[in-house]
Order: sequence, then structure tokens, then C-alpha cells
Amino acid sequence: MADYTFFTNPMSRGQIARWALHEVGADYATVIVAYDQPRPPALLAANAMGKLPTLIHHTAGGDYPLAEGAAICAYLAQTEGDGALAPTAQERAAYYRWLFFAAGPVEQAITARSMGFEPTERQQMSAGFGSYDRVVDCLAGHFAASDFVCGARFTMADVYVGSQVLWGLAFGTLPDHPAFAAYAARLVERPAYAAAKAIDDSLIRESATT
Ligand SMILES: N[C@@H](CCC(=O)N[C@@H](CS)C(=O)NCC(=O)O)C(=O)O
Repeated sequence: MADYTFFTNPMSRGQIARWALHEVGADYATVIVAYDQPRPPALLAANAMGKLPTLIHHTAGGDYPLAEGAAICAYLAQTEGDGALAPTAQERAAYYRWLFFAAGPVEQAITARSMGFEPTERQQMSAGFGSYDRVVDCLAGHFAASDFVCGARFTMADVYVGSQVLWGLAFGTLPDHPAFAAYAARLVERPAYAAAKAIDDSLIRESATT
């Protein structure tokens, strides 16, 4: 049995987890979940949300279910290989700050904007993301000053934060800011990104022809 069971759909945030799995060279078996079919019982047992991506880590000590793209990235960085993509003590503050910022405010701001919700000035005080423009300015400001989340070095936080930027640029849900474009260009040079993307792109092409 592979070390990880990976429930995904190629057209999903599962792409983030696959990239992370490839960055650490994890041994995984994929279970493709079709959106128009009932969720497999093993997926629901691992994640009652039935959402993708979901992983199960099979270890000698038992099975560990894992969900949430950002948590999957952080877990894999810490658990697999030599931990090279986990943060050093000096990188930890930036690593967690931007990982949580991307999973919370960035995700909420993009979702709110694409679903037509713009908080009023008063609502912005209690909405965790404040406003779409504040989130975008904050994120773009970081990448205007820094090559990667933690500075000069690529870490696993870049898989998650970077995926938000890559998807945002691809779907037009983030503006074409030069700092985002330059960051995206650095990310796509990662061999693990290319390998994971090739698998999902090929699965998408296959499903279009069946
Ligand atoms: N908070 C989750 C969101 C996961 C999520 O919404 N996944 C979508 C695909 S991108 C999904 O599984 N949708 C199917 C459903 O909700 O049943 C994460 O960041 O991993």
C-alpha cells in the first residue's frame, strides 16, 4: 500500500496537494472523485465535509486523515523527507503568517468578490479579510519586496500561497499585478510543479474525451 491515499479531482484544489506531494517525493495512490457521483465512503470517513483534497497518511502507528490544502502542505513539509521545505526558525514567522493569510483572508476575499459580496466600510471592520483591495495590496506588497514567502528561499508555504496566486491570475480573480506575475514565473520553474500539473492536465484532457 502507498504511504498516502489521495482523494482528488483534477479540476480542484487537489492540484495544490498533488504539487505538495511531488515537492516532498511522497509515495501516494490517487482516488479520483467525480463531482456528479456520491462521495466514496472512505473519503467521507476521512473528511465528513467530503471535500477535495483529502489525504489519508498510512503509518505503522495508524491512519491519519488530513484535509485543508494549507494544512496538507504544512504537514507534508514537516513529515516527509528531510524537512527541507519546512521553515527554519528565522523563516517561521513569515511561513505561518502568509500560509494562514492565504487560506483565510485571500481565499475569503476572492470568494466574496467572485460571488458579488463587497463589504461596506463598517462591515470591513469585522470581516476577517477587510476588503478585497486591502488583501490584494498587502499580498502584492509582500511579493514586490520578496522573491518567495520566506524571502530568497522557496518553502512549502509557496506551494499554497503560490497556488492562490497562480489560480488567481489564471482565472482573473487576482489582478495582473507585476509582483504576482514575477512570483508566478518563479513558481512554474519548479520541476515538482510541472510534474504534478502534467498529471492533472492529462486527467482533465482524458475526462473531456470520455
Ligand atoms: N477549505 C478547503 C476547500 C476545499 C474545496 O472546497 N474543494 C472543492 C473543490 S476545489 C470541493 O471539494 N468541492 C466539492 C464539494 O464541495 O462537494 C481547502 O482549502 O482544501
